[in-house]
Amino acid sequence: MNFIRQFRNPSLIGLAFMSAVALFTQAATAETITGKSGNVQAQISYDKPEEFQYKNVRLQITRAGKRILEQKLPQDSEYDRPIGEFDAQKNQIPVRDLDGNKEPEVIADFFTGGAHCCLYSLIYRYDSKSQQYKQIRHEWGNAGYQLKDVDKDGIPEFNSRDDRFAYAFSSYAASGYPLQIWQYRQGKMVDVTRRYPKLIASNTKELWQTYQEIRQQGDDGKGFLAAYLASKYMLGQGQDGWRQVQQAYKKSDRAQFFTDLRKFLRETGYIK
Ligand SMILES: [Ca+2]
Ligand SMILES: [Ca+2]
Repeated sequence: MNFIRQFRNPSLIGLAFMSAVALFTQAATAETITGKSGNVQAQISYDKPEEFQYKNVRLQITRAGKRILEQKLPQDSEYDRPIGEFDAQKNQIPVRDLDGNKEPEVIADFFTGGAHCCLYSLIYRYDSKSQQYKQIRHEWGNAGYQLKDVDKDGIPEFNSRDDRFAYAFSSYAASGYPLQIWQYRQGKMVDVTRRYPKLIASNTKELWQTYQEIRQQGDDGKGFLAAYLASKYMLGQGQDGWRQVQQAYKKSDRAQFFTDLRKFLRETGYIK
């Protein structure tokens, strides 16, 4: 096909113009994600993304068909992509009772783009006094979360990991993470990880196993030792953890590593 001849053909130029109009119309079409629980319905809409930019991202919440909230969502930038529930098969907005007061909350999740980072949630709670929704924002870093009722009391927890350990002592791929579990209570996120020693213990075991595997692959294992020691502190076994870490890590930078690790675990609140 001869492109120039094609382009000179006026009817084809007309066609090109038509398809440009069609593209423009398509760009203006909104895409939506929805979620529902009882009589509470949530919808996030945004213009069809162009160049990875998500414009005009709006959240609407209705109760029994009555619109209570309709607002443009506060993205950090237009590259923040609205997404459905993390780790879930269905692309839906989580509309779940997160604190057990029989009133569902609405979670708007965003992914900021880039290789890993970052994920954050905007959590909306209905305030019956003002009859309005109130919002908080929670940062997940690279970790994201999974809504899971870990203690089977009928109220979901946010199952996550401590993302402050990403890149702390190694590359991203060689970083290990202590478990982190959050609950949403009285409109706030609370770190409740230490209430679940069995889950911490099983994660601690996994961290040690992965440490051994990664050592066999030639990594120094610092990323997993750090997470392992933090986990041991959560179990009240900090001393035992140190003994193991000091036995395991024999490289020439060990004194510096132990100093840095102690400082990091203090700063992150594992060593009180
Ligand atoms: Ca609730
Ligand atoms: Ca629960």
